[in-house]
Amino acid sequence: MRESTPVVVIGAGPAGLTLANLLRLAGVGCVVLERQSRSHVARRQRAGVLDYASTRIFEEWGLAETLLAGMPEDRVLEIRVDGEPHLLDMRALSGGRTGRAIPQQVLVARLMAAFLDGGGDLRFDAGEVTPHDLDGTAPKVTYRDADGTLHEIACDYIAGCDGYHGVTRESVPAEAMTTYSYDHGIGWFTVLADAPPPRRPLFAISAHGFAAQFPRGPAACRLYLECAPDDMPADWNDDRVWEQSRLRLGDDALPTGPITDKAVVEMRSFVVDPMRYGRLFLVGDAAHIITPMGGKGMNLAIADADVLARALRAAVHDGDEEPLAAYSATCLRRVWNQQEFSRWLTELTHEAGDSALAGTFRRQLARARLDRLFASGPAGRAFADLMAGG
Ligand code: RFL
Repeated sequence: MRESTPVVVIGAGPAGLTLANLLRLAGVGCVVLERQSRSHVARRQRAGVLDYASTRIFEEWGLAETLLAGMPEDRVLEIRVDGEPHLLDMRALSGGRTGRAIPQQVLVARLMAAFLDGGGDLRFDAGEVTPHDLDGTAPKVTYRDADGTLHEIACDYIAGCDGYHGVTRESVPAEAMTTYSYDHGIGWFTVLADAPPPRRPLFAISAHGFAAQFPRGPAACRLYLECAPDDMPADWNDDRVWEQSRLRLGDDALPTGPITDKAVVEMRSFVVDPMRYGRLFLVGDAAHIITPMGGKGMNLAIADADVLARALRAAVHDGDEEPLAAYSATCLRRVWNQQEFSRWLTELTHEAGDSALAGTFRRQLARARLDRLFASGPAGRAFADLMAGG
C-alpha cells in the first residue's frame, strides 16, 4: 500500500506524541508509527516531573488545560542530609517558575487522546519500520501492519522519535554523526511502589548511599537507591529495598506497600551531534539520553519537539528551511546545559554522602557546595533556574 504525507513521525513516546500534537495544531500533516500497542504505550511508567519550560510549551500551544488539569505544582524540594531536612522553596527561588508533578504515562495517555480526538493518524503495532532515502529529496518509510500488510509512506521529512533503542539513529551512517557518551560510574536501582508518596520530592544524602523518593500520583511513589553499577534487580528483594530506604531516608516509620516494578537504571549519558541527517531529524531519547538525576529526559524530548514543530511549520507553510537548518544547534545547546546540570547534581548528591566514591577531600567539597546551596540566595536561585529548564 502506497500513500504520502508531509511528515512521518516514528515513535509515540513523549517526543513523538508532543510533536504530532504540535504539527496538528500547526496545520502540518503527519502519520505516527508506533511499534507497540496502545495499551503498552499508555502503561509505561518512567518520569514524573514536567519542568516549567515544558509547561510553557504546552501553554503556548493551547494544550495546557487538556494535558495538565489536576496535576499538582512541583513546589518544594527536600534535601535530607544525614536525616536532617533542608527545604528548598523552588517557587520562591525560581520567581514562580515551577513545574508540575505528572506521571509520564498520564501525560502520554492524554497526548494520545488529544491527538486522536483531533483526528490524528496514529498507527500502533507497526512492525519492521524502516526509513529510506534520507539523504535525497524524497524519503520514505516502510512498515508492516499487524495483519502482515507492507505499507510505504512517501514524505518530505522524517522525525526519529523512537527512543534510544530505536531504528532511526541506526539508519544514519556512523561517520555522519559524532557520538559523546559517559558512564557516571555508579548504579541506581529503582522501584515503583503502591505506597504513600512523600509530601514533596526528596533527595537523601548519607554515608549509607544516595536515595531519592518521588510522588507518582496520589497513591504511589518511585524510589531510587544508589547501588553498584553491576547490580541486578534480583539482588534487591523487597525487604532489602525497604530496609535500605528506611536507613538512607533516615525514617524508621517509612510507610511501605506492594512493589510493582523494579529496574536497574544505567547511569549513562549519550549525545549525538548533529541531531539531523538529510531529511531525518532525531528528537528526544533517539538523540540523547541523560541520567534521571534532575528529571530532564522527558523535558528535553518535549523541548526538541517544540523546536522541530516550529521549524517544520516554517518549512512546509512558508518554504523557509532556515529554522530546520538551526534545529540541531538550537537543541544541543539546551541538551549540553542540562547534561552539565545532571552531572553536577549527581556528583554533589553522591560524593557528599559516600566517601568511598571519591575520597574524603571531595566529600568535604561536596558538603561545602551543599552548604552554599542552602545558605546562599544566588546559589539557590541558580539551582532553581536550572530545575525550571529552558
Ligand atoms: P521513549 O519514551 O523511549 O519513546 C520512544 C517510542 O518509540 C517507540 N519505538 C518504535 N516505534 C516504531 N518503530 C521502532 N523501530 C521503534 N522503536 C521504538 C517505542 O515503543 C516508544 O513508544 O522516547 P522519547 O519519546 O524520546 O521520550 C523520552 C523519555 O521517555 C525519557 O527521556 C524519560 O522517561 C527519562 N526519564 C525521566 N525523564 C524526566 O524528564 N524526568 C524523570 O523523572 C525521569 N525518570 C526516566 C525516568 C527514564 C527511566 N527509564 C527509561 C529507565 C525514570 C526511568 C526509570
